[in-house]
Amino acid sequence: LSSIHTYQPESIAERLMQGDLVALSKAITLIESTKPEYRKIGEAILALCKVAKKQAVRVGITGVPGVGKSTFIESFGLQLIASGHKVAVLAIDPSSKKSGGSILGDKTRMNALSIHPHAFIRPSSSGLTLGGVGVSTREVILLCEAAGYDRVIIETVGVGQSETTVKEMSDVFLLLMLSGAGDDLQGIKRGIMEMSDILAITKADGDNVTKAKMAAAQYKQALHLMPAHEADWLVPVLTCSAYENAGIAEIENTINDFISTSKYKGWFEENRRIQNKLWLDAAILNFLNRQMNQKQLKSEDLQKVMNGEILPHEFIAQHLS
Ligand SMILES: Nc1nc2c(ncn2[C@@H]2O[C@H](COP(=O)(O)OP(=O)(O)O)[C@@H](O)[C@H]2O)c(=O)[nH]1
Ligand SMILES: [Mg+2]
Repeated sequence: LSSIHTYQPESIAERLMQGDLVALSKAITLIESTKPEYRKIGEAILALCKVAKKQAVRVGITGVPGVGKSTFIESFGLQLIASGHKVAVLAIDPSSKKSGGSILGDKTRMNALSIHPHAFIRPSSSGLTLGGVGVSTREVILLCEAAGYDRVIIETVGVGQSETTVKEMSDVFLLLMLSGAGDDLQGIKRGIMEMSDILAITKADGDNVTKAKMAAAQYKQALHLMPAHEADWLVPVLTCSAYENAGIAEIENTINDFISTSKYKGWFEENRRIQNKLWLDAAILNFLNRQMNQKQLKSEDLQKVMNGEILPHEFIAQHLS
């Protein structure tokens, strides 16, 4: 980031809403900044972008590492573009603190998509210092929408709490799974299946096609035991191959069907309302975290909390009142 005086929220917002990629990237960097003075400019830009009144379909995608998420998103993203959409891909990766960002490796799997003029790919690097995952991701989604991206894909590695975080920002949640990994649900927690709107078995190509079909049938069975979906939607289990570009258009159609059903049943709006409340909860938590981070987290009192000498509520009373 250059000197703070070079950032004019009005001019950045205006260019962003015209689809200017430089302005969009700049706005994202500002809103993800850990420096309050920069983040404030980012927030001012976001507020100005409300007039764009654009909304995307937000597609959350999860699955264990190696299931083929990045390769799938390359193929799926190009499919969406072929249907006339503009696609933004955001990646939430709690491990990127250690690995230095696996999205860099992922970008090589998204060759055609990453250079396509109708696509925008961005890892989420924010929030790591606060120990949170994707602290500014919702804000980034809105910025992408204002810039004219009408399909926002939010990818998460299937690790830790990140899929819950992504589910809470998505209109539709897609779980990618492997075939032939036994009936232990591949370490995929039952809860993740429960919160998915669509399941897809990946790598259904070559020798794997039959296995993938069998796995799909098994998962369909397993889904019968899950609680009913909020939108009275029967969660479908599809198969696809990103290599052969097979089943990708079906997934796009199924997502569109789900969105129509979800809107018709009133779940789409209700879900967004619930998500906005969760957004406020997260924003309050982040706000308080930042206050703490700046002022007290290095204080001796923190050590005392860690040593069990001061209780958390005593710490708060001393530092946040
Ligand atoms: N046979 C086959 N392999 C695939 C397919 N998609 C991805 N792979 C391979 O699976 C591995 C993991 O893919 P990647 O997209 O990086 O998975 P991610 O970790 O979930 O993002 C890579 O070696 C890919 O080449 C597919 O459609 N068919
Ligand atoms: Mg990946």
